[in-house]
Amino acid sequence: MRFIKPCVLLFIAGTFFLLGYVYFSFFSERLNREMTIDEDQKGSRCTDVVSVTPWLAPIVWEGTFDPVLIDKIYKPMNLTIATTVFAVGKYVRFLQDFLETAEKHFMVGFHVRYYVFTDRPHDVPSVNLSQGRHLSVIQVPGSNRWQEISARRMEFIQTTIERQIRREADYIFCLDVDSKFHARWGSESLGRLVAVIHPGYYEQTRDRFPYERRPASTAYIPMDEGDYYYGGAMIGGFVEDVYTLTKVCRTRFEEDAGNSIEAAWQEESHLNRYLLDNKPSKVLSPEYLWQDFKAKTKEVKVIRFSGVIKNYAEVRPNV
Ligand code: UD2
Repeated sequence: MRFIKPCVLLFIAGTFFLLGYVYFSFFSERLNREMTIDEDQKGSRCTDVVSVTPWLAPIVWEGTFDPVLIDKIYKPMNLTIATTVFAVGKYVRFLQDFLETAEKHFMVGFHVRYYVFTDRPHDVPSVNLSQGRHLSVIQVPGSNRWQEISARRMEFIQTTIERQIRREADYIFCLDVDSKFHARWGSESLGRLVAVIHPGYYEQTRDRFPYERRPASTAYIPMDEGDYYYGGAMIGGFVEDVYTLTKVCRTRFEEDAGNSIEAAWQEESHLNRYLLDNKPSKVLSPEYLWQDFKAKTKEVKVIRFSGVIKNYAEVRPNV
């Protein structure tokens, strides 16, 4: 040791110090980076939900898309979005809130064409629509059975697409009227065939889904099959894809009627059967179909569209 000069010792010590510093900085940067990502995810909105289906379709939740970026992609396409809504009998009373809230939150900045199907055209409220948005009223017969009103939507949507909508729009959303929009429903929901997970069943296993379970119905789904339970309050997609869906569901509903059978949840049961065989290309989370009577759960950060509380006995023609 006596032979090692102090300057050499200083050099060796300096080298170790430098190496140690570089290693520590690198390591601590990695640690920090990992912590940032973890913190980010904790603060962000999508660590506790499934955001892709087993067939790799996105499931849209708050935090899975960038609204500014996605609008930048779709807005220059100059798209028109058709929106069908049925207000038959006393359900006409829900139109005003539906339309007013849609003007605030639904496809803002896009061309929207509302098609209001009703037996009471004179009771359709006059709502101020933004530029590029139009409303047409289509008269349909009333009925003394709510099941028939709800189910025949497939038939009327199919025939109106044939007659009119396919020339007037690119995408279509078919929605329940007894609902209000509460937050953005925008271009993130566009896709070839779009369905929504029913808020009542997203936490359930499929053996508890209220699919049609009687093999005699064309809507039958066996206990060990099924992906999600989709809500009948929303069907969306390219006009032609929704056309095929409505045509098939209508035909099957009529075939069942010919055999004196009505599926457990009318067109919703047929929709679920159809979507089992024809997988949606995009699935909307229950943010896009909530129900006012249901307490918000921790997964749902934003309620975008929700069914209002209604007195079934009072608004429906039958119980
Ligand atoms: C569920 C579905 C609904 C439909 C139904 C099964 C959800 C949240 N809702 O809702 O889409 O599949 O079960 O049949 O998934 N309507 C009228 N006048 C009437 C009755 C109904 O216009 O007298 C129309 C109206 O647009 C209404 C829709 O049909 O929003 C569905 O009827 P509903 O809301 O009474 O059915 P509901 O609440 O059981």
